[in-house]
Amino acid sequence: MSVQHPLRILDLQSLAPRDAGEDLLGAVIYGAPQTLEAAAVGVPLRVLPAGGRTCTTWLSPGPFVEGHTGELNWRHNEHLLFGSISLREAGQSTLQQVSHQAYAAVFETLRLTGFPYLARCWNYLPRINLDGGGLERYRQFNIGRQDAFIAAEQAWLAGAPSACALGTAEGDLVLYFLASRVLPQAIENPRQISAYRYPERYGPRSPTFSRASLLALPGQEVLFISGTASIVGHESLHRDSVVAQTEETLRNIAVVVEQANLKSGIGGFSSRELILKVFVRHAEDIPVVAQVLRTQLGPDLDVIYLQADICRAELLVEIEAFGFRDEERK
Ligand code: 3EB
Repeated sequence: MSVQHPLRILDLQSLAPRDAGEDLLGAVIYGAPQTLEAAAVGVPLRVLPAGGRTCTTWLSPGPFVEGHTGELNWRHNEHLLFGSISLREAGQSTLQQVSHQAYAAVFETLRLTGFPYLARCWNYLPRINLDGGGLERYRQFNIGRQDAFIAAEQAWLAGAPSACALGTAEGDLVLYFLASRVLPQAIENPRQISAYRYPERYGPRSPTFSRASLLALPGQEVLFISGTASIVGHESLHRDSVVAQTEETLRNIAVVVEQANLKSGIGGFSSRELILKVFVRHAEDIPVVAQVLRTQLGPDLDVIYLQADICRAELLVEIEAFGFRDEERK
């Protein structure tokens, strides 16, 4: 199978060897343990409502070059690089150190392969909300991540990649990412303070991500919307209502889409045409969250639900989204 588009995302129920065909840039298996025999990274989050696995594939035309930088596996074609690394905290190593180490491997990979720009990062942290020696583990992660960005002279304020950070019950720190040869445009949300400017009450170091990134590929633009939650300004809103949190999250996404259309050369991104991953803290909230999504975005939504911990204890839902626009549809 050959694709015309520089980049597509497709969720499959399983990843048969024949699917690892000529267009497979990278694969992520949600609902699986991290260590897999296949050339895919596993993310141990429960797929809702039924369990099992969903395999998110990033498809892009070959030929590919592949290799590894220590424990980081990567594959790239002319325009895009997909990489992944799973690291375990062991012995004396803290989550902060492991996070730094993972990002150092990312930046070393970018240097070696000639991909200067991180476009999108996916972070999965074991026990994200637990205390890690006087500091919440998510906050430890933020220190290690920011230190690694600064050490590698990567944009850690304006121009940071889009990202998400979610909590698994146990296992490794799992990080996967897409990198590009051209500079992605970073997009912020005027309803929210930039995360890299969050005040100190959210931790000694701010998170390093932009609200979205817009990547121009030949004949196509791809919009990567970061994990988005019920945050306005820098405050979490509606702490007791998953319905209100979902509605607030969709308002944030709508504004990010609007901002993307202002920067896009093609335009026409629409909230109703996004591909979504929805992370809920409590599996039993799925029906009400799904009802809000149907009401606001229509019944034909492309959405996968996963159970995950979210980086602020009061947040009940977080949504990440991807948009694709072709030049000929202009
Ligand atoms: C927020 O808006 C919610 O640390 O990489 C969303 C996306 C969140 C990415 C990250 C965190 C991250 O602050 C949490």
